[in-house]
Amino acid sequence: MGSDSRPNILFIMSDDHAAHAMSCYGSRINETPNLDRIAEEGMRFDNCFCTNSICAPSRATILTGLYNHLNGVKTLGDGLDGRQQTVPKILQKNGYQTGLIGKWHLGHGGVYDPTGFDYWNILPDQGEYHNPSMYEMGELKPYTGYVTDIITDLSLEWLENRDQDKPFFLMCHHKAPHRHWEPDDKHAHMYEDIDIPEPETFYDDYSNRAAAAAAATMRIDRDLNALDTKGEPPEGLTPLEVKKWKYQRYIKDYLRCIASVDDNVGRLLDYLDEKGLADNTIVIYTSDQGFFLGDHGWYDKRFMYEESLRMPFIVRYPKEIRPGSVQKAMALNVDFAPTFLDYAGIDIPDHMQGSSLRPLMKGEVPEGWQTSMYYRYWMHLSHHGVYAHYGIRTERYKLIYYYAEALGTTHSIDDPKEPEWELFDLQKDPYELNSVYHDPEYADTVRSLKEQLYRLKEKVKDYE
Ligand SMILES: [Ca+2]
Repeated sequence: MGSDSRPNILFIMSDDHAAHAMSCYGSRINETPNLDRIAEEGMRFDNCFCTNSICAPSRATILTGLYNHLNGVKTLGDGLDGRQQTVPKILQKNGYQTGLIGKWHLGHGGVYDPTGFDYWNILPDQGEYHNPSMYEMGELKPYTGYVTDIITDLSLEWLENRDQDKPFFLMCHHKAPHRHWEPDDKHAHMYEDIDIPEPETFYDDYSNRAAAAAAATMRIDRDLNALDTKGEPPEGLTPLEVKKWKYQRYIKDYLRCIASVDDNVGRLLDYLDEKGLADNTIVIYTSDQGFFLGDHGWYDKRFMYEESLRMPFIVRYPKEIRPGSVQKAMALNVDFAPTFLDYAGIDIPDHMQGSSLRPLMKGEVPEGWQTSMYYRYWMHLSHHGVYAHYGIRTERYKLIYYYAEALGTTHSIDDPKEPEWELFDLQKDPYELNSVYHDPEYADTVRSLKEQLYRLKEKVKDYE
């Protein structure tokens, strides 16, 4: 161990990996033995949510500790202006060795290159699954092989060659399992002889909800294309058979990509063990948001619905976290930056909006801890036709307001729709199939939740 005994932080984040495709979260469709190791030797968070369920905005929130209306990355059309304060900059200034390897997706060149990292090597935009090029400190270089292996190789190399006298903060960001779900040769034949179970809401007809659900263009049967399913469905199938066929093609490739992520997380864990680093390293595995795995008949994310809102979040740190523990208290992606700083013994700047999760990791829930969260998706209608919306999720309820207009944001379509509300009673309706917004029995609940929503909106300083 070096002279500075503060904990190392290994932050592993994949892209679009939903919690319900991890066996430690009770997946019915796959096994993730290496990810499960983190949960078994550490803690699983069951209610970790993102504040805007889409790639770039979630990443910007994690780096800045700010909601998107304050860090400037509301949509996929916005880059992260690196002149603002970020968690790697603060850690670097305070003696941490910092690295970023893999997906960045927050812009390139000028003020959009990563800042605060001693070393960075990133994929251009979404990057390629096979033989990717990567910007190593700004210089584009070709690599041979599969992206998940390469990101792990580079991470291991960086760990091996780091300055041993300093604690490290490494962000290892996988591209997988992002669309178009291209597996490597090693996993290409997994699941070949079996059918993956369909989710409970696979045949959702979008009745009893606001118009937004039916309007979205991310349906398995209609919207997955030949590139997604690696070919056209066989001739002569009925529409129902086409839907089933496309689901199998989609979900198997998605899970094959995850199998490679799982193997590669195992390589990192083994390395920490071999080098005696496991005790003093906080290992986190998460994903930038959740994903629909055929749930509601969909792929993709964006909606405030559970499958897309929930982030997997598992963490191991033997010095403070009891093995096999589960935390039900609410955690948000805006809490990650303060958590890193807390563990590094650095004061959390006042401008950061989240709170450190460290007490929760110790198994304590501080008095007054958040029991509700604010969500907002700005990118009106583009890509998958999802209406712009904001809302509140409490432990029992979810109130969503589809304000349904672009409001001048990038990557949005200026075509306003009729605003509408939805209310779900998650206790009675965990799959969110029946909005009770117009049910007179919930009138008081609606009134109270609206008050809470606007209080929360003001608290996070979203005045628009
Ligand atoms: Ca993503």
